Amino acid sequence: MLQTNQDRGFDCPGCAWPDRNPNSTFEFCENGVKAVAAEATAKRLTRDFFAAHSVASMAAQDDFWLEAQGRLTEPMRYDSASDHYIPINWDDAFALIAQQLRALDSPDRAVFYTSGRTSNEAAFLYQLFIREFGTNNLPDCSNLCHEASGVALIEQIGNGKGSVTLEDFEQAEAIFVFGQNPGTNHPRMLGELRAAAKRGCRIVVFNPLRERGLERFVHPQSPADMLLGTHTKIATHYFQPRIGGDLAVLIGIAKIVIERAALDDAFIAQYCDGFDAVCATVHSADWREIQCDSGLTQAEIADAAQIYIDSKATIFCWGMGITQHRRSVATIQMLMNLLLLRGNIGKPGAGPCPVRGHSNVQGDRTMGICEKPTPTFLDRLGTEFGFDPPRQPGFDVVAAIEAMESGAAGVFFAMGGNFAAATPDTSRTAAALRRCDLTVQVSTKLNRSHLVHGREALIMPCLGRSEFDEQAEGRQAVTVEDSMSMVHLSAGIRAPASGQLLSEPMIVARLALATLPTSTTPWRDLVANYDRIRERIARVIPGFIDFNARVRHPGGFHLPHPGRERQFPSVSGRALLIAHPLRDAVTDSAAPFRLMTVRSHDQYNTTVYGLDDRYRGVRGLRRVVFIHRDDLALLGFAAGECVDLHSCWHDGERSVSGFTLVEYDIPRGNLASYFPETNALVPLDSVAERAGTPTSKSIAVRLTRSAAGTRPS
Ligand SMILES: Nc1nc2c(c(=O)[nH]1)N[C@H]1C(S)=C(S)[C@@H](COP(=O)(O)OP(=O)(O)OC[C@H]3O[C@@H](n4cnc5c(=O)[nH]c(N)nc54)[C@H](O)[C@@H]3O)O[C@H]1N2
Ligand SMILES: Nc1nc2c(c(=O)[nH]1)N[C@H]1C(S)=C(S)[C@@H](COP(=O)(O)OP(=O)(O)OC[C@H]3O[C@@H](n4cnc5c(=O)[nH]c(N)nc54)[C@H](O)[C@@H]3O)O[C@H]1N2
Ligand SMILES: [Mo]
Repeated sequence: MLQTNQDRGFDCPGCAWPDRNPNSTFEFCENGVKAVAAEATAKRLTRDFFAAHSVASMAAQDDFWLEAQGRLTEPMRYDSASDHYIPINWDDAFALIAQQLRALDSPDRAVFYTSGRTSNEAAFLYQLFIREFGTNNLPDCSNLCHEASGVALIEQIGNGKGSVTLEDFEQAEAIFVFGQNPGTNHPRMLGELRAAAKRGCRIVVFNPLRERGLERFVHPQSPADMLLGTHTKIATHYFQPRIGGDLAVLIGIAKIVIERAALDDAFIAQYCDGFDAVCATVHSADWREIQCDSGLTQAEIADAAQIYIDSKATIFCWGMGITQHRRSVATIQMLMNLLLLRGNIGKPGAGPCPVRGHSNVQGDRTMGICEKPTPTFLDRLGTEFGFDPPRQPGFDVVAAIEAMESGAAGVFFAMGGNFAAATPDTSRTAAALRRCDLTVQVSTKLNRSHLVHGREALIMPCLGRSEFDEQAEGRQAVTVEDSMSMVHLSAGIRAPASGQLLSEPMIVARLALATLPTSTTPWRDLVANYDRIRERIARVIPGFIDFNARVRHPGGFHLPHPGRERQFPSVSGRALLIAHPLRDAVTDSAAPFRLMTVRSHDQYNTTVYGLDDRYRGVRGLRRVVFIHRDDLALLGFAAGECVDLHSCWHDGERSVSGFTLVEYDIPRGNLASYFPETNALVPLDSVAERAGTPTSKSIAVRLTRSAAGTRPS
């Protein structure tokens, strides 16, 4: 662990929160330790294991069991005659994929997914290979995650990333946290919030659930905290809006800011367009509707507004509680409007801070993993590598599932992740994957996506981030970009889990050599020494000039964010305030309850480490649903009883069964449960407008008593 997030160590494969000081004692958190330990497990999955377990028998196990089997050690091919995975050598595996890809009548019939652990070097080569092959079908985990943040911010400020750095956290007078659970998902962020709270910064939380980690925090690196059991109060103000109520909250705050003339008039005049339209829309919003939609009283919203007005520098942070709704783009644009109204960008201690999930999800996007690349990016890529990249936008995650379902796509290739479990509408997605001619998973651990496969299927085991990466010219390091646009090196420190593992860049290179015999890209040469990949990145991607030298400075380097200089390269060249009405013409599905699907403390996305959710007081089970006591009473249920959940959608109901009711401090009419057990409830076409993100935090459901009965307590 001493080597994680250190100058000569590897980047923590947990979350994308930045590292404080690369020269200080090492930074770790409980959940980072779990992520590293999961990769470093001594357990190995060999050919004997696959010989002993048919795919059908593995499919009957839960995700916890699959994960617990250990690291994958050699390439495997699905054998339909025996329903077992059997060994295949690497050459034959690449030849099989190449033959299938080349047999397609159009490159657009292949889909290439990326999860967010993939390094910059691997991601850059991967997208290059895919575009040389001839498609932009590059769905990624961002499509399920922060897509809406990018869509919203690019339109408004010309850049889809957050503008703040850790130094801004030291200078903010107020930090607002919307729809995020950092105690579990970004534990190192709590260190920043704790320091801010200690110096008197206001920390204002909006979350339907009372998340313990946001209320108080015992710092694992503070001897006083640890020895005396003391804690720091984190949130100075905790508001519990209804699920999906944030747009109303923000409109309410904006209304008060405008009415009290607490605007940065000079900033608005010099930098912004769209002020009048936003004023008019905000003005027309009615307080009764704002209170009804937000679930907060006018007085509560006024309290929050006053804190915002009193603060000379404010940061807004947000996570999945904001992005996974139908109106997430509108909500994020309202967040940004509110920041712009008081000039809270491009000054110390202020700005937007979308808190990314996977450790390199932001870097993968920077490297061109995107189904809708800009023409400028494609021009530069084509010039550097001497080819004509495809211009037609590709499939995002939901469109990719629809394409596999209809037969429009027949080859599915995944660079990491667990597509079958992370995506919505589990049974529809499974049927879509099963229709494919070939599914390929580049993975470190066994997961659901190996068991929900196409007619032919391959498992390609790869190096994890903590392992040595030996190539022709010596040991290699990769680079990653964190949530605050810091780019730094990451080098493994341990022997690989098996001698047969390939690095992700090598897998891409060999795939390209097998598939594209006429490619003029020097694939072998590029992977012999990753400095050569970085030289190419420096020539194609803005901000990476002198990449190899700068990334070797301690702590790496910061990618420029024009918003920090108050430059807004939007279409108009100015920052855009964009009006969104409180309510729109769409009628959302009527159902008694709105369900959000969240992470427990003991999981990393689809990887389940354990069955406890310590901060929420749940032990030993994951099929739970959190509910308000009055809703329990109204339904005539008791805590501990089992229910089935049915989501209500225009094409019919989807159901999951056997969920134990847990009484919780959550608004009435709202429910919470864990992902991925509840993904079956999310309809494929229930997505965020303009972003396409599945509405995993806003599922219309009803409950019925389960045949499973009561769980003994
Ligand atoms: N240990 C660990 N770390 C992780 C991950 C992990 O699974 N485990 N996953 C990584 C990834 S990929 C990501 S994207 C991040 C996710 O990190 P988070 O964004 O924290 O993700 P969730 O657990 O989905 O929690 C969402 C929070 O939003 C709240 N919420 C839900 N709906 C609403 C709403 O309508 N309004 C408001 N205001 N709040 C709402 C929920 O109560 C919950 O507290 O974490 C990353 N880090
Ligand atoms: N209902 C609901 N659904 C959701 C969400 C939600 O909140 N609710 N959240 C969404 C979000 S924010 C995200 S980001 C997605 C996550 O979706 P994914 O990124 O697709 O899923 P993960 O569970 O993170 O992927 C885990 C697998 O990655 C592989 N792996 C781990 N490390 C490496 C590596 O270094 N290289 C390679 N090649 N493979 C590796 C392992 O085999 C492991 O089993 O899920 C989304 N789905
Ligand atoms: Mo994510």
